[in-house]
Amino acid sequence: MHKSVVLIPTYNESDSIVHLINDLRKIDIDIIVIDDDSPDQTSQLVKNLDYSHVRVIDNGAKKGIGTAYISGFKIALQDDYEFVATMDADGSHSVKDLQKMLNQGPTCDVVMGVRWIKGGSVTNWSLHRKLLSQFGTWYAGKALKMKYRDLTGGLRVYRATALKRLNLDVIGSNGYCFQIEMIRAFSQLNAHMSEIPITFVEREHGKSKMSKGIVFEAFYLVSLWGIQRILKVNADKLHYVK
Ligand SMILES: Nc1nc2c(ncn2[C@@H]2O[C@H](COP(=O)(O)OP(=O)(O)OP(=O)(O)O)[C@@H](O)[C@H]2O)c(=O)[nH]1
Ligand SMILES: [Mg+2]
Repeated sequence: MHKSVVLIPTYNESDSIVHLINDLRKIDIDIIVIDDDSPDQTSQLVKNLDYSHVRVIDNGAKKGIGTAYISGFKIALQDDYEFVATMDADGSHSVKDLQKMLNQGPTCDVVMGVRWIKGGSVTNWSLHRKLLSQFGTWYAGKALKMKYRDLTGGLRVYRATALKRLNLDVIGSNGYCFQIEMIRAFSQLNAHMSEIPITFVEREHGKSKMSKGIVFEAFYLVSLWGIQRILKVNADKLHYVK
């Protein structure tokens, strides 16, 4: 068992997942794939590899990315890993960037992979996707008063001791808003967070799961949290903190 584990949520990623798992062999890390009963047999493909450092959690049905991550976090914490990373299955995140972030891990609670800073980049995304992503970070930053430069990215490294201080069961968002909510929760912990530039490359295989519903969930929840912040609702109650 390695001291770090990477959680990879999957839904219909049979064209990418095996390549990614093999690429991850370059670094010292265990892998937990959390699959939502993908019809394309993603889960079975991973099991067929039969690697001792790779596990698959079958989540049973399509429950969303947030539920998948929370199941993964709970298992990773139970198993006493020191660092818990998260990564997309579609090849958009690089193993090299993950290694850089793991190297930074011991000095902070959360390492965020950031596309929108010097040294970071996004390849093959339409202008519309770039604007949507940048707007999401800008809007969430204003609403929640958080000055981070990529709040929606999925490449992160969390220190297990910091994750253990969070009440994971109250993290309720289930689309890409989940990434924003994690940073919101860690902000309540006054966690030490750092940002590292990463290279993001649009998937070459499979389909994006981005949908209007996911964008709406993020807009609705971030607006609600922003109003609660301004009105100081629950100001005395740091409900993410155990
Ligand atoms: N378990 C699980 N994983 C999911 C679900 N939705 C998305 N994922 C995974 O989450 C990761 C990110 O999803 P993507 O579809 O690549 O979304 P994205 O990167 O924002 O969008 P694209 O750039 O268009 O690919 C991928 O590994 C997906 O397979 C889900 O409902 N359940
Ligand atoms: Mg993607």
